[in-house]
Amino acid sequence: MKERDRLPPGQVLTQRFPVLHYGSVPRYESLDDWDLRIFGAIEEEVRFTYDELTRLPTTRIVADIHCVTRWSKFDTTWEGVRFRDLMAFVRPLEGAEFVMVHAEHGFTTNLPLVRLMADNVLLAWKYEGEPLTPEHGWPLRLVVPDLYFWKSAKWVRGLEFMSEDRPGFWEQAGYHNEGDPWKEQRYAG
Ligand SMILES: Nc1nc2c(c(=O)[nH]1)N[C@H]1C(S)=C(S)[C@@H](COP(=O)(O)O)O[C@H]1N2
Ligand SMILES: [Mo]
Repeated sequence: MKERDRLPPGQVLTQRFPVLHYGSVPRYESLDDWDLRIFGAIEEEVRFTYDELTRLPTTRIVADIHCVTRWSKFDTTWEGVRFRDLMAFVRPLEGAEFVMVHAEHGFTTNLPLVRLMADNVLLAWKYEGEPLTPEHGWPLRLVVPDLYFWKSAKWVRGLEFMSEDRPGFWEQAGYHNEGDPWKEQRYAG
């Protein structure tokens, strides 16, 4: 594919890997107390320790990523567990079609469950074959390449199933609820 056909409207290609987030970078002395909680509109709450999570079958994806502040990066490689594969352990209630992703320090972002079920959506702990750095989301981040990268929460700790959609952190601040870079859904209204 030609470079310009891979670049969504209004985006600029970068070779760097910018670090972008609100607030400070969480530091962990150990992951003994770390867990991933899956809760909300599901039959039974599920909890994974870091060991349990990283022992699940892993998937590697190569994807282009697009930040709403207009940088895009091609061919980034991520490794982790597919969101869809995690769903083997979760029984959502009928009509629970939305998920709020909860990260450290109260960061949240909301996504429709169907988006998260895509083949290329990972809960990742490796980037370019190496463990994530703290800045880029160690020990666990979401990667949703098909949406603006603010949906790809770093330092994920919880997945809350919801029967009704609710705006997350940037979505409340005026970012678009869906955030499809090909439709240039940057801001609401
Ligand atoms: N927890 C958390 N995750 C976050 C953010 C944040 O502020 N907090 N910012 C998002 C935004 S706007 C972008 S562009 C990407 C940046 O990821 P990177 O720093 O690994 O490039 O993280 C996303 N995930
Ligand atoms: Mo971003």
